[in-house]
Amino acid sequence: MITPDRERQVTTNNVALITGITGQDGSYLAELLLQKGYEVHGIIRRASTFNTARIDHLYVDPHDVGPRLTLHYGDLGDGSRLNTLIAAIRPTEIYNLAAQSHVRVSFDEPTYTGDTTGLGSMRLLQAVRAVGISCRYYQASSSEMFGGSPPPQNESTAFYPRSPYGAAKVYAYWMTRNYREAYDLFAVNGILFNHESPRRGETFVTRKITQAAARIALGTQKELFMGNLDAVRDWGYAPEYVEGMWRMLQADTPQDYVLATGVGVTVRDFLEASFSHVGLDWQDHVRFDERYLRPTEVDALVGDATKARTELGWVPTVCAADIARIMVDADLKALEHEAGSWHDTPDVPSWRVGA
Ligand code: NDP
Ligand code: GDR
Repeated sequence: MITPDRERQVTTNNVALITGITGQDGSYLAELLLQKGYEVHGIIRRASTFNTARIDHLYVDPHDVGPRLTLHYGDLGDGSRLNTLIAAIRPTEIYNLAAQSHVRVSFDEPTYTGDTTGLGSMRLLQAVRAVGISCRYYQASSSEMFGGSPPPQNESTAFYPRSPYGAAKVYAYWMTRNYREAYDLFAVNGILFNHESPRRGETFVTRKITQAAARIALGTQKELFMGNLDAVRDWGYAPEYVEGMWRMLQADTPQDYVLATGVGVTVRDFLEASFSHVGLDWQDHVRFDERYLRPTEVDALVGDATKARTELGWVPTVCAADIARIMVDADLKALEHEAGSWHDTPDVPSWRVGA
């Protein structure tokens, strides 16, 4: 069950707090930090359905000794709760990964996106300051902040957000810099270009494509409806990017870094790589639906991560075509497992039922 809030019993010198731990990046980062011996705390939202699927495998019996993962209910909308949690946990590193992270949805919910993705970051920074702890702070900034600025984009490129999400991330970026300059906080922005994995949310374009390719190959889906296939993105592999986040907080001085592969690929290219991996021609299955277009599109994002390579020694190794294959294989495996275990009783980890 979820360990109730309590006075923190310090088991290591490294205590990390991750917001957004139930998301793609949060789950990989929690794995990485546990492997490194950190005591890891994550903030999760109360929901009427289970939302811990990506981290259930990290469950450790609270009675065991050693590296430990503890979850706490909270929300970036609730500043007083953030104060209470930071005072109780006293983290040495905070990774702020929580956000309404879907660009197209941000056009439907601009106010909510601004409140969570923008103001939420400020609430967390303000909680650190109010509690008065000394810690290092990572802000999940995004290549979407560059938006309309042409590639290649690096740390000096002008911001030109093209969505409510991008604008909210620009606000959070500047608040992070302001807290660094005004209050001498070790606070950094990781400006990450798109990164994907089998744990990617199902409505982001890569996962939507790989899941459809797997379903079509298995005969459970016929068509895939898509928006703009001309968009260019710089797709990297999420496990490598969380390593970059950690490296930013181990640096001697707080600085902002771009993480990217430097290679631009169209949505059409990603379709080709995914469908051909299962012996299909994507053009036989993909149809256009304008509902997947955005009022303002970001045409091309291709990052220049020279600074992270030279100063942090961070080098991505997995390319977009590899990622397509990894994700299609994972989706095929999951669907085959699902089909084979139709009558199984679900194995619900005990921590999911805590309240
Ligand atoms: P996901 O969408 O997979 O995860 C978002 C996380 O934020 C989830 O754990 C979600 O919880 C949580 N969350 C959402 N709203 C709130 C809230 N109000 N209070 C507390 N938690 C909340 O995102 P990713 O893992 O892909 O990305 C991590 C971060 O990095 C995000 O900030 C994203 O904007 C940013 N980013 C991502 C990139 C990418 O390519 N993946 C690139 C650049 C930046 P729940 O599970 O309950 O919904
Ligand atoms: P993005 O990712 O907007 O770059 O934001 P997404 O995968 O949603 O879109 C990438 C590109 O694909 C085009 N596209 C479609 N997108 C979706 N989701 N669904 C479709 O059917 C479709 N058809 C075409 C889009 O128009 C777009 O050009 C992601 C998120 O993870 C952000 O949180 C993060 O900050 C940025 O990456 C960097």
